Amino acid sequence: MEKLIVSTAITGAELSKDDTPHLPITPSEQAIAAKDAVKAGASIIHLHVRDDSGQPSQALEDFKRSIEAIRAEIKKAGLSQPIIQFSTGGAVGEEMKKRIAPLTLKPEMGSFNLGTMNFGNDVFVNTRPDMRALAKAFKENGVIPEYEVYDLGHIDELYALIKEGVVSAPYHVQFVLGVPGGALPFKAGESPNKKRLEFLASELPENSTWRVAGIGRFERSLAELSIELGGHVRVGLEDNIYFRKGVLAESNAQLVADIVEMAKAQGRALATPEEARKMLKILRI
Ligand code: KMH
Ligand code: ZN
Repeated sequence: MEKLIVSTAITGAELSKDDTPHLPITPSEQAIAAKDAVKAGASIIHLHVRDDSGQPSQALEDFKRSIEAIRAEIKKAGLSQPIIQFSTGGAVGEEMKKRIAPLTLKPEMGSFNLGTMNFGNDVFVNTRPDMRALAKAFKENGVIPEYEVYDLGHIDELYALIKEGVVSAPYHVQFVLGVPGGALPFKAGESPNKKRLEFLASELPENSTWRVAGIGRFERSLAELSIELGGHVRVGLEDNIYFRKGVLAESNAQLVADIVEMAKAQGRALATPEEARKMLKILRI
């Protein structure tokens, strides 16, 4: 089986310190969170940034100061630089033009959301024209997309974009399961359903890589299933703030370390950032 790539979504756009005091918000908090997560075994940092007031931001300046802080902290610790994956999802309600703009900073990767959907009580808007504009920006800036799939129809949207010729291989797909409004990881009951995950993976274009991000209480059990089925994993406070039922995670690194232990127990080796770059066909930092 391929080595396991662990990604971590350290901050997100929907939570604040009121939800968990452990959420890294400032560039220096993010730098420490990223360094600790890399030390624990993460090779991708999925990055949302905040402005000075702590509000979600897609401003280039805010991305720049967070990346600089993260890169410097990791260098100081003598660790390998992780792949930094910018969010182009931003916060619910943010306009696409602002969500696309940070790609001009040419990060190694960025998230690419594949469809409009209910997102809790809100609507997360990703129209087809939005996606075409996003695809163009990814190409122009040489950024590798990670396609976010919250539901089966989003895989069909990916095929539609491929058919139009606006996106091309490599296809790295993340199944984000458990968002209220998207697909849940189970058919009935509470346990993630293996058949569901196997089916989603079987629908992808040939040679795709896939990863699972389980939202909330599904994070850990879905990660376990993904490791078993040959997928990759994302964990982090953006998706889930608990370490165990009712116990807040103290850090993103604690969630990463938990997955690394799980992989060890299943006999699945862990990819370093350099190995992850090769596997994902990322040619530059
Ligand atoms: N904040 C969510 C609305 C992404 O990063 O691309 C979307 C999100 C996905 O977080
Ligand atoms: Zn995100």
